[in-house]
Amino acid sequence: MKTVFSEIQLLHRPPHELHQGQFVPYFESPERAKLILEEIQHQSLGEIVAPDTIDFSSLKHVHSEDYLNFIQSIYTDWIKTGEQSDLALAPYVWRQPGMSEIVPASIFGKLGYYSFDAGTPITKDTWSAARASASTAAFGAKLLLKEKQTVFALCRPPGHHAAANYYGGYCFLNNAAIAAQQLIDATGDTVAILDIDYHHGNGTQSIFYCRRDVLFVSIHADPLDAYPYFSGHRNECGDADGRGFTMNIPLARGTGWSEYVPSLRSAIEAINHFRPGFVVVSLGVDSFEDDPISEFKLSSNDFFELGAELATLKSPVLFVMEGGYAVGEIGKNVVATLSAFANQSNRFRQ
Ligand code: OKP
Ligand code: ZN
Repeated sequence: MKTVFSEIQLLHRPPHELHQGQFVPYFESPERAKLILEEIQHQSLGEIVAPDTIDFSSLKHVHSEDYLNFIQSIYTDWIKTGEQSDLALAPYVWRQPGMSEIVPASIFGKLGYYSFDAGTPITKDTWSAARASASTAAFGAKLLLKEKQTVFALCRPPGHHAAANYYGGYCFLNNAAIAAQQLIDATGDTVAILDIDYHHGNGTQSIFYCRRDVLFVSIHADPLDAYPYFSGHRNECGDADGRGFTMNIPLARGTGWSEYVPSLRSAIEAINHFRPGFVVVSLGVDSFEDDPISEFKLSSNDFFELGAELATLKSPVLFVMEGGYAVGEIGKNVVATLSAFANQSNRFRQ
């Protein structure tokens, strides 16, 4: 299995995040990606290739132009006001339904307008890293089309919380959505996105909510009890043309492999029934038992089982990296999933 990776992704390094009212070290560190890369090399998963840079017009197939202009320039706009350049930017005010939709002219007004949380700082290198992450996903899609073999897009920062016109949850550009759109634009085929990150992929869901060419299926912590709180309930199943093409499977905190696997199998069954041209797997390993910000109980061994189960998907698969914050085990857990997938696919497909 080939891996796509760009070093530029490592540049985004906020010193801290606002976490439940306290400043704590940023969980979504560049070390995460480095450790995954090292484990891929150590276990000889396959070749590692660098992406070319995605063009702005491809980003516009998923994100609104005003949002892209905002996220690309907000940090330099702020620096122009005379602030220090080693600081991180974060919003502190948001709009509720019923309030004005006029886009504010001020930096902090814009930050609130285009975001949904305060825990996702923007630094001088955020745009470069986010664009490199989107490039990684898009190049992964191209490679899948060209070589017709499973590809792993080692993306960082993650993407599944980013919507067409807002960021949050450590995500700025929706890598999985960009890859899916790339596959659709190139082939006219349909795509299923299977999101198995611990947190609901609210951004991906919202991007495809009214479309029937993309089936979005997500297994995640119940939003009654877990971030992002306002998205991911079972009754969210798509709207307009997309009604029935979003499927949410929320699970209780404390869920272990034996309770997880029936949900995983029904998710895969729904996807196989849809018969998509391609499957994009939003791969988060924050379902791990020792993840510092999550409450599922999958063991490192369970990730081999997870990879083997995913191999029952009947369409070509692009893996796109999302979350996972237990840095000591992140490489092991990701490569366990990918190598078990590769081994099982070899046995059942060719
Ligand atoms: C990103 B991804 C929880 C703090 C939550 C944001 C979590 C974003 C997760 N107490 N901070 O889905 O892994
Ligand atoms: Zn997550």
